[in-house]
Amino acid sequence: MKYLLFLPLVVALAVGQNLLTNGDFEQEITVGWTYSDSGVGTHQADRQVGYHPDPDYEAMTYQYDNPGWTRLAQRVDVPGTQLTLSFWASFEETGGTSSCWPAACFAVCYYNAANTLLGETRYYYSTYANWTPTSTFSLKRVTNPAWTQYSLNIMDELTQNLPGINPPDVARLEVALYAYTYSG
Ligand SMILES: [Ca+2]
Repeated sequence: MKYLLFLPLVVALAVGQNLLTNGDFEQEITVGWTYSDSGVGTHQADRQVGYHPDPDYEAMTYQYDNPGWTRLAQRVDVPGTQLTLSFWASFEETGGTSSCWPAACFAVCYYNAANTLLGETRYYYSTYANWTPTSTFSLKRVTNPAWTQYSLNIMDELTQNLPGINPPDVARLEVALYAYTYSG
Protein backbone atom coordinates (compact mmCIF):
# COMPACT_ATOMS: atom_id res chain seq x y z
CA MET A 1 0.00 0.00 0.00
CA LYS A 2 1.23 3.46 -0.62
CA TYR A 3 1.00 7.06 -1.68
CA LEU A 4 2.96 9.62 -3.50
CA LEU A 5 2.33 13.32 -3.11
CA PHE A 6 3.74 15.97 -5.27
CA LEU A 7 3.92 19.73 -5.90
CA PRO A 8 4.79 22.06 -8.82
CA LEU A 9 6.97 20.27 -11.25
CA VAL A 10 9.01 22.22 -13.73
CA VAL A 11 11.28 20.95 -16.47
CA ALA A 12 13.37 23.95 -17.33
CA LEU A 13 16.04 24.68 -19.87
CA ALA A 14 19.12 26.48 -18.69
CA VAL A 15 17.40 29.60 -19.96
CA GLY A 16 14.41 28.86 -17.78
CA GLN A 17 11.88 27.82 -20.39
CA ASN A 18 9.33 25.38 -19.07
CA LEU A 19 8.79 22.32 -21.25
CA LEU A 20 5.92 20.77 -19.35
CA THR A 21 2.23 21.44 -19.77
CA ASN A 22 0.36 21.98 -16.52
CA GLY A 23 3.45 21.10 -14.48
CA ASP A 24 1.98 23.01 -11.56
CA PHE A 25 -1.34 21.12 -11.70
CA GLU A 26 -3.33 24.34 -11.67
CA GLN A 27 -5.47 22.84 -14.45
CA GLU A 28 -7.21 19.46 -14.29
CA ILE A 29 -4.74 16.57 -14.27
CA THR A 30 -6.10 15.41 -17.63
CA VAL A 31 -4.44 18.52 -19.11
CA GLY A 32 -0.95 17.48 -20.16
CA TRP A 33 -0.83 14.35 -18.01
CA THR A 34 -1.57 10.71 -18.87
CA TYR A 35 -3.02 8.38 -16.28
CA SER A 36 -2.46 4.63 -16.31
CA ASP A 37 -2.67 1.78 -13.81
CA SER A 38 -2.10 -1.95 -13.50
CA GLY A 39 -5.78 -2.78 -13.21
CA VAL A 40 -5.19 -4.61 -9.93
CA GLY A 41 -5.95 -3.14 -6.51
CA THR A 42 -7.21 0.34 -5.67
CA HIS A 43 -5.85 3.25 -7.68
CA GLN A 44 -6.12 6.97 -7.23
CA ALA A 45 -4.68 10.01 -8.95
CA ASP A 46 -5.98 13.47 -8.27
CA ARG A 47 -5.09 17.02 -7.42
CA GLN A 48 -5.95 18.93 -4.27
CA VAL A 49 -4.88 22.20 -2.72
CA GLY A 50 -4.29 20.62 0.67
CA TYR A 51 -1.57 18.03 0.07
CA HIS A 52 0.93 20.82 0.66
CA PRO A 53 -0.07 23.77 2.86
CA ASP A 54 0.45 26.38 0.16
CA PRO A 55 -2.71 27.72 -1.54
CA ASP A 56 -1.91 26.07 -4.89
CA TYR A 57 -2.70 22.62 -6.23
CA GLU A 58 -0.60 19.50 -5.92
CA ALA A 59 -1.13 16.11 -7.56
CA MET A 60 -0.94 12.66 -6.02
CA THR A 61 -0.96 9.03 -7.07
CA TYR A 62 -1.97 6.23 -4.75
CA GLN A 63 -1.85 2.45 -4.99
CA TYR A 64 -3.37 0.04 -2.51
CA ASP A 65 -2.96 -3.72 -2.51
CA ASN A 66 -0.34 -5.93 -4.08
CA PRO A 67 0.89 -6.17 -6.68
CA GLY A 68 -0.01 -3.12 -8.70
CA TRP A 69 0.82 0.40 -9.69
CA THR A 70 -0.69 3.78 -10.49
CA ARG A 71 1.07 6.27 -12.71
CA LEU A 72 0.57 9.87 -13.80
CA ALA A 73 3.05 10.77 -16.52
CA GLN A 74 3.97 13.35 -19.11
CA ARG A 75 6.37 12.83 -22.01
CA VAL A 76 7.84 15.84 -23.78
CA ASP A 77 10.27 16.52 -26.61
CA VAL A 78 13.53 17.96 -25.34
CA PRO A 79 16.04 20.07 -27.27
CA GLY A 80 19.04 18.13 -26.02
CA THR A 81 20.05 17.15 -22.52
CA GLN A 82 21.36 20.43 -21.11
CA LEU A 83 18.31 20.56 -18.88
CA THR A 84 17.53 20.92 -15.23
CA LEU A 85 14.51 19.15 -13.83
CA SER A 86 13.20 20.54 -10.60
CA PHE A 87 10.24 19.37 -8.58
CA TRP A 88 8.74 19.38 -5.15
CA ALA A 89 7.67 16.05 -3.73
CA SER A 90 6.53 14.32 -0.60
CA PHE A 91 6.42 10.54 -0.25
CA GLU A 92 4.51 8.18 2.00
CA GLU A 93 4.32 4.45 2.56
CA THR A 94 2.20 2.35 4.85
CA GLY A 95 2.94 -1.21 5.86
CA GLY A 96 5.08 -3.68 3.97
CA THR A 97 7.36 -6.64 4.56
CA SER A 98 10.41 -7.95 2.72
CA SER A 99 8.15 -10.03 0.48
CA CYS A 100 5.31 -7.57 0.00
CA TRP A 101 6.16 -3.89 -0.11
CA PRO A 102 5.19 -0.45 -1.36
CA ALA A 103 7.42 2.13 -3.03
CA ALA A 104 6.51 5.76 -3.68
CA CYS A 105 8.42 6.87 -6.76
CA PHE A 106 9.15 9.79 -9.01
CA ALA A 107 10.44 8.48 -12.34
CA VAL A 108 12.37 10.23 -15.08
CA CYS A 109 12.42 8.10 -18.24
CA TYR A 110 14.65 8.76 -21.24
CA TYR A 111 13.39 8.01 -24.77
CA ASN A 112 14.89 8.27 -28.23
CA ALA A 113 13.14 9.84 -31.22
CA ALA A 114 11.42 6.51 -32.00
CA ASN A 115 9.97 6.42 -28.46
CA THR A 116 12.17 3.52 -27.39
CA LEU A 117 12.86 3.58 -23.66
CA LEU A 118 16.60 4.09 -23.14
CA GLY A 119 16.69 4.15 -19.36
CA GLU A 120 15.33 5.65 -16.17
CA THR A 121 16.22 7.64 -13.09
CA ARG A 122 13.97 6.67 -10.21
CA TYR A 123 13.58 8.51 -6.92
CA TYR A 124 11.95 6.18 -4.42
CA TYR A 125 10.85 6.06 -0.84
CA SER A 126 10.48 2.51 0.44
CA THR A 127 11.65 0.54 3.42
CA TYR A 128 11.83 -2.79 1.62
CA ALA A 129 12.37 -2.11 -2.09
CA ASN A 130 15.29 -4.23 -3.30
CA TRP A 131 15.93 -2.69 -6.71
CA THR A 132 19.52 -2.53 -7.91
CA PRO A 133 20.96 0.02 -10.34
CA THR A 134 22.28 -0.80 -13.80
CA SER A 135 23.97 1.24 -16.53
CA THR A 136 20.49 2.33 -17.69
CA PHE A 137 18.68 2.42 -14.35
CA SER A 138 19.73 5.04 -11.78
CA LEU A 139 18.24 4.80 -8.31
CA LYS A 140 17.96 7.68 -5.86
CA ARG A 141 16.73 6.59 -2.48
CA VAL A 142 14.68 9.20 -0.63
CA THR A 143 15.26 9.10 3.10
CA ASN A 144 13.29 12.17 4.11
CA PRO A 145 9.68 11.79 2.93
CA ALA A 146 8.66 15.35 3.89
CA TRP A 147 8.09 18.01 1.23
CA THR A 148 11.43 18.70 -0.40
CA GLN A 149 12.54 20.45 -3.57
CA TYR A 150 14.61 18.17 -5.80
CA SER A 151 16.80 19.20 -8.70
CA LEU A 152 18.30 16.95 -11.36
CA ASN A 153 20.85 18.10 -13.92
CA ILE A 154 20.01 15.77 -16.79
CA MET A 155 23.40 15.85 -18.51
CA ASP A 156 25.25 15.22 -15.25
CA GLU A 157 22.88 12.37 -14.42
CA LEU A 158 23.42 10.72 -17.80
CA THR A 159 27.18 11.14 -17.62
CA GLN A 160 27.66 10.05 -14.03
CA ASN A 161 24.94 7.47 -13.39
CA LEU A 162 23.63 6.22 -16.74
CA PRO A 163 26.64 5.20 -18.86
CA GLY A 164 24.41 2.86 -20.88
CA ILE A 165 22.59 5.82 -22.44
CA ASN A 166 24.21 7.85 -25.22
CA PRO A 167 23.11 11.43 -24.37
CA PRO A 168 22.66 12.56 -28.01
CA ASP A 169 20.09 9.77 -28.43
CA VAL A 170 17.76 11.31 -25.86
CA ALA A 171 14.94 13.06 -27.70
CA ARG A 172 12.18 12.89 -25.10
CA LEU A 173 11.85 12.87 -21.35
CA GLU A 174 8.98 11.45 -19.39
CA VAL A 175 8.32 12.36 -15.79
CA ALA A 176 5.93 10.31 -13.69
CA LEU A 177 4.37 10.11 -10.26
CA TYR A 178 4.53 6.36 -9.77
CA ALA A 179 2.91 4.49 -6.91
CA TYR A 180 4.02 0.88 -6.83
CA THR A 181 3.40 -2.21 -4.76
CA TYR A 182 5.28 -5.48 -5.03
CA SER A 183 4.41 -8.94 -3.87
CA GLY A 184 6.58 -11.97 -4.50
CA1 LIG B 1 -1.32 23.40 -1.70
